[in-house]
Amino acid sequence: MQPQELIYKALAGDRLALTRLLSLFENQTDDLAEIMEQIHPHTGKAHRIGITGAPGTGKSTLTTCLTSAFRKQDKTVAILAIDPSSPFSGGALLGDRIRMRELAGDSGVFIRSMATRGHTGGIASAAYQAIALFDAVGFDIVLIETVGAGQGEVEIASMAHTTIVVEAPGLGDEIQANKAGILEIADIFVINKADLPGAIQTENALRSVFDVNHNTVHKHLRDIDISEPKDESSSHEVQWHCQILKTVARTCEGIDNLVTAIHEHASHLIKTDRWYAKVALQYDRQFESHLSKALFASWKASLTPEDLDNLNKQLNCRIHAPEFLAEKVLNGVSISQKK
Ligand SMILES: Nc1nc2c(ncn2[C@@H]2O[C@H](COP(=O)(O)OP(=O)(O)O)[C@@H](O)[C@H]2O)c(=O)[nH]1
Ligand SMILES: [Mg+2]
Repeated sequence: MQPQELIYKALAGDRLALTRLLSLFENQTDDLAEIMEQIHPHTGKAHRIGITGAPGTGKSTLTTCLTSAFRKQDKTVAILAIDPSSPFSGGALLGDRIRMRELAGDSGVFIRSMATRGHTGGIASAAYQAIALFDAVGFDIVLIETVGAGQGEVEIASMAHTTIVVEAPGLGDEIQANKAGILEIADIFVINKADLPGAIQTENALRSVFDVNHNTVHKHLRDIDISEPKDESSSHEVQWHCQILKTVARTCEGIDNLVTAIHEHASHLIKTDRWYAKVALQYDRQFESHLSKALFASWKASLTPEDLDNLNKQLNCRIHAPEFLAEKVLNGVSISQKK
């Protein structure tokens, strides 16, 4: 099937066409630009919600609870799990995860997992495109589960309107989110596994880390404002005060509060005119990423095999520093070794 037909069908609600487009994104097909151009006008309606945190904190379980809660509100949900160990992947829906299996049979829910293994470079782009596609085909909610472990994951988490960072007791004294550098991107903190001893200590630890980081967190929030507050009274409105909530995802306790906080955050973004700005931040990143990749590829394609060989030699045999070589290319100096 041609991409054109796939898009047409996916927009009309065909799940198989949707799946095939997602595979094209994962393979970063040559038709990408055209496909995205056609999807783009249909985006902008879904609430994109990122769920990130250390492995084992209960993100997948929480994602399941949230999905059930949104379904009760008659909202359709797409789940993008970017987690190699995700129970959402493949046939690995584990026996005891009854709720997850229920979701898999619900036509208002679509679940896709993307493996990060062997994929590090393109994963952020593929994730961005998948989220845009879910939005375009009409899912009300897009839940993005990422393991808070590296820069790539932080980048993907920042593709959301609302970012939930999950902590759990029993993973050591340190706040995992702080260790992974994802504390700053949180709009809502969830302390999951509140049924376990140590939840209070985790909450106290989180609150103290949060206090220490308060200025940084607020600075980050200001960075994404599109307009500076004009006077004191409006400066209060643009501040979102990160909420700290406790949940027991295993039994979906505390999920109602979490759903309320998510809705409050969405209203806050809309009221302060940042709903579109948050996603628009990604346009810059995607533009830069695609243009730099394309420029590099076309520059490389313009080299003769000898030049390419020379370049590799100069890099691999430590003849020049990579920074110096890049500078040489930028200044239009030939990279061949001839004087
Ligand atoms: N005690 C307890 N265990 C939980 C809770 N939520 C999840 N778990 C368990 O924690 C383990 C990891 O959960 P999972 O959702 O896969 O975590 P993820 O790696 O962050 O996606 C599983 O065995 C879950 O059953 C909870 O609220 N309380
Ligand atoms: Mg998981």
